[in-house]
Amino acid sequence: MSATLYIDGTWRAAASGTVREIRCPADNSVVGVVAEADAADTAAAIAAARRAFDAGPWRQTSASERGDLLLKVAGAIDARRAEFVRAETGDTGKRPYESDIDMSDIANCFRYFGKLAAEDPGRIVDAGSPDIDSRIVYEPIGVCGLITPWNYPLLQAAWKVAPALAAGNTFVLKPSELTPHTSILLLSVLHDLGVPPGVANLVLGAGAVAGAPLSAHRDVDLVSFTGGLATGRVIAREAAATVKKVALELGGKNPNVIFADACDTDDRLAAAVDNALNAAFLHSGQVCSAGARLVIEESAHDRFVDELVRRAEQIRIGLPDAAGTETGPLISAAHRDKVHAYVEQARADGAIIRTGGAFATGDRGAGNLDGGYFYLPTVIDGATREMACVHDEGFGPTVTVETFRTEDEAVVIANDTDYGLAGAVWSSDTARARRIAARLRHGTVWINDFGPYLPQAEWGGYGRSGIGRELGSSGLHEYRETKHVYENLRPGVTGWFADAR
Ligand code: TXE
Repeated sequence: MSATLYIDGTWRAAASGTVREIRCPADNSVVGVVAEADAADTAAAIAAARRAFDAGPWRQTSASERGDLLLKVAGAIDARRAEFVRAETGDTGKRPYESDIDMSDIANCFRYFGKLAAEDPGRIVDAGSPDIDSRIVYEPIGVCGLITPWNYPLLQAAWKVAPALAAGNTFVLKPSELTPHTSILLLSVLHDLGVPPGVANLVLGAGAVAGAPLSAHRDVDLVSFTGGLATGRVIAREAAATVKKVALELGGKNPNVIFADACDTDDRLAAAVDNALNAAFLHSGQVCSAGARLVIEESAHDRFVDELVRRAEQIRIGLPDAAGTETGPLISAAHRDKVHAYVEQARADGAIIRTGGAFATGDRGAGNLDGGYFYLPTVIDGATREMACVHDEGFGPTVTVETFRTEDEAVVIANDTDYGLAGAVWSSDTARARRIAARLRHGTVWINDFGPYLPQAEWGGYGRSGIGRELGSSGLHEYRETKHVYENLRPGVTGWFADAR
């Protein structure tokens, strides 16, 4: 099937006829063949979105109608859950169990924005006179270019598509060229629900070719991007020419700060290590908020890291459908090589690779890994702030270990990053945990936990982790313009200029 671009309400092949094979990174098997768009296809999608915004029936819909639509999208994803799970697992190699959790989160995201759509319609402003009616109203921004990555393909798309539609925009979605299938399914859901032509458009293909016009084109009013820092810079630069609104989520280098009093009993040690393990190795570390930087009080270092290494070595890496698999592959051979180069650099800089540091191959109890791109959970001990490994986003199953002696030192280390997406502090001393949390310069801070997020809570980063927020009421506001309507109920002569008649 190559008619997989969705433009102006119809499924199309690429104008050039080009296609791309999509392969599962767990075994390199072909899971689909999709259209490969170029700039001409993206221009057609932008034109359709523009027309639908400027002249289509979509602008006449009420916020509550759009909210109802989003609730139906959530229902449809639930109803077609098995299909969505199969598609996400095929593209990413993650376990169906994990894809299923993602689908629950995605349906909840649509539900959240569905309910939010008609709330907060604006406000009355006191203009200081009974003769003036002054109101703040919210309006859609227009055409939104939505560019998403491969680690949580549909989740990242949902965080953008749901608020964009809730606010009344039209959009062109460009998912990662590696993981298009769940975006195709989402557009088929919107099509089946009768979304008017041009409101929702999908282009598939390479970022620099099919994605680039979304930042540069004058008919796109907002570009929202989740991906790497380098690409984020390109997008912001391209968008500057037309001064369009830009929202960026560019990953992180997230500290997990552990005080000795968080692991001074067997139970506390087990909880803190277990959470540190999840923080670093969930989805093989391909998580923007991964706890890839362990910052531990020196006195607890040895027993904590010994236990972390022991647990890391037990993680069962495997094929998505094999019984017992706990984590899967990296997204591609190129990405696996990049992760390995990152680890080799750490080694060359003098860090100690306590475990891992190599490709995972052969049969480790959950299928043969030789056809895919697997990497061993890797603990990089003895890291210091001078090393690249504590600053660069590895985006693989790696965790660096640094130590501190005082609270101040813990805070300085945890904030010593250009990013600022997320961080955690573990302590059984509540006052201390809150003190540290208040000083962390990160968009999300967990206390005695790592990883949870809520659709009703804002998500995004300080520093180079990006611009703007997704989720929460701010996540909807990203997709709105704010208009002040000032109405004079008793217009009359102002008398400012003399009337010489
Ligand atoms: O991402 P890219 P890549 C980080 C992670 C990873 C690094 C590079 O550190 O190692 O980024 O990954 C589209 N105009 N994250 O190269 O290039 C591209 O097609 C418009 C963090 O895979 O950022 C895809 O749809 N679009 C992260 C999307 O951008 C362009 C998740 C993301 O790809 C484009 C993934 C261009 N010029 C990687 N170039 C997170 N924040 O969660 C590429 N794209």
